[in-house]
Amino acid sequence: MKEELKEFKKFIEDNKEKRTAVLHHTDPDGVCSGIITAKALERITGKKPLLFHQNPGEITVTENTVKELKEKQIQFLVSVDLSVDQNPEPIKEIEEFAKILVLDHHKTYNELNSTETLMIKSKDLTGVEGSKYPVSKLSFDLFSDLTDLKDLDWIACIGLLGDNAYSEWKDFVDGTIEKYGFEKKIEENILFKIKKLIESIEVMDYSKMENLINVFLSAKKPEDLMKKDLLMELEGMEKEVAFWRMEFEQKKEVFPGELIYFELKPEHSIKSVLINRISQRYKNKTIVLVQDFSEEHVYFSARRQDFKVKVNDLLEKAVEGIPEATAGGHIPAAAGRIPRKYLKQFKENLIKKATKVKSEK
Ligand SMILES: [Mn+2]
Repeated sequence: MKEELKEFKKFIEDNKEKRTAVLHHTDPDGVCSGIITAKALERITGKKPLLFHQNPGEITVTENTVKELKEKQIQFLVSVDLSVDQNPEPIKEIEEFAKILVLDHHKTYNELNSTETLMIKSKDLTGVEGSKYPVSKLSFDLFSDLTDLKDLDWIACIGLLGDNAYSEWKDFVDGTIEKYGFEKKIEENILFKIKKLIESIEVMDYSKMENLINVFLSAKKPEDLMKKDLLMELEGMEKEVAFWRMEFEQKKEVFPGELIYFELKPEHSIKSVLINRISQRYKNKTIVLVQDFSEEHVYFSARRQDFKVKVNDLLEKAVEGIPEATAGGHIPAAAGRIPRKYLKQFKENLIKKATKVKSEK
C-alpha cells in the first residue's frame, strides 16, 4: 500500500473522536468533495462534522476562519479542494489547537506536512498532474477504503464534471450514469445540470450556498436537488454567460503565442463558467479573461486544455512585480487578481510571457 494511504487511515483513526470541521471550496468540485467528506466522517465516527465555507475566491484559510474554528473549539480540521498551502501562516495558527488534514489537487506551493498536519495532493498519489484527479473523486476513493460510500458515486461524478475531468474518468462517470439509468448524453443529464446549478448559486446569489449545502446533505438522489428556489438562479446565469460569449467572439484580442485575451464587465462573477465553456471550443489556445467590476481589484482566469502552456506558471509570471497580486492553480486552469491600476502592466507582461513560454518549447 502507498505510504500516503497508510498515513491517511492512521490520521483519521487517531482523530476520529475529536470535534471536527470540514472546510470546502464552493465550486462544484469543492461542494461535492465537502459533501462526500462530511458524509464519510459521519459514517466513520457516528457524528456530523461542521461543514462550512469561506467567501467565493478565498482559496486559502482566512483569519476569520481561524477565529471561527477557535471559537467553536474545533480539534480536527479537514480542508478539501482549497489551495491552503499558498498561505501557510493561518495553518500554523490552527496547528496550535487542532490537527489538520488537507485533501487537494492544486499545484503544491509549500510543504505543510508536520506532526500536526497531513497534506495529501492528488499528484502525490498518482504521479499525474493534479487537475486530472479532482478532490471529489480523491475523497471518494480515500474514504471508500474506510467506509461504504457506494451510494455517493453520483456526487463524485458531479465534481469531476465541474473540474473538466470527464475524459480522464469516462468509465467511472459512464458507469455511474448507467447504474442509475440517467440520460447518456452528458450535457443533457441531471448530474451536469447539478454542476451548473452549483455554479449558478456560487455566481448569482452566494447567500443561497448554505441552503444548497443543506439540501445536498439530505439528498438521497440527484432529483432531490431540483428545488425551485435553487434552480431559478441557473436561468439567469445562462443568459448572462450567453451574452458575454457573443461579446467574446466579437471583441477578443488575439496575440502571438496562441494567446486570446478578453476583458469583461459582467453583472455577476461569471468568468470561470464562461472561460470553461470558451476553452472547450479553443482547446489549443491560451485563453485569458479579465473580469472588471470597477472595484479596487480586477480578477482573471486562464485556460489551456491541451496542457501545452502551464497557465498557472504563466499567470504567476505575469503578476511578478505587481503589489498585492495573487495567481496560481492548475496547469490547464488558473486564476488570480491584481489591483485595478496595474491592469495595463499585467496585460503587457502577459503578452510578453505568452510568446516566451511558447518559444521555449
Ligand atoms: Mn477542484
